[in-house]
Amino acid sequence: MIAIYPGSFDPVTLGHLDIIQRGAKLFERVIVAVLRNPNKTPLFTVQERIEQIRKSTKHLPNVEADSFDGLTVNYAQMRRAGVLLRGLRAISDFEVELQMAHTNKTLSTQIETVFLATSNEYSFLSSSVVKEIAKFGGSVNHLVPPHVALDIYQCYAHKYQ
Ligand code: COD
Repeated sequence: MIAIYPGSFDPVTLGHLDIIQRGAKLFERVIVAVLRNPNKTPLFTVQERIEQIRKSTKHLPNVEADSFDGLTVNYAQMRRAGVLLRGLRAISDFEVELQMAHTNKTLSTQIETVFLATSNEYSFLSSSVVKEIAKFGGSVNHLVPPHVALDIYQCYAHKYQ
């Protein structure tokens, strides 16, 4: 069974990577799919985010990174995936994720959403938290892979020069 792990991944964090690694053990293939969203102003371009994911998952042969636009279920059907993989951190995630899963079920009855509970050490972690810390000069070395931390520091160094 092929699983799609859709998201913004702006940037990918150790929390995302924990879900990807665990998903890669459960599914034949995991496609990490970055949404191309014209309504958001991300820190990293879609291509930069794909590269960050590729570098971070190069040790996982059944994981690939791609981008998509439009509805996630349409992309999943196009890639012949049967599962949408999502991570759950807190009750607040659960409410949003359940609504999304129900919406997706109305759009395609063929595709199931599978949730993996966050690992304890990453339960507080989000891309927004990482950006907030880096923006104010804090270290994010314990929250993202080293190459992503470098990208973030460079990005904010340029922004605030
Ligand atoms: N531990 C565990 N899981 C985590 C962690 C962590 N520390 N951090 C994030 N996650 C999980 C999130 O809960 C989520 O499941 C996933 O990782 C990705 O997170 P983000 O924040 O990068 O991405 P989202 O949640 O903003 O992505 C939203 C989508 C792009 C999937 C959604 O907007 C979408 O499907 N859009 C396409 C339009 C569509 O199909 N709409 C219909 C459905 S409502």
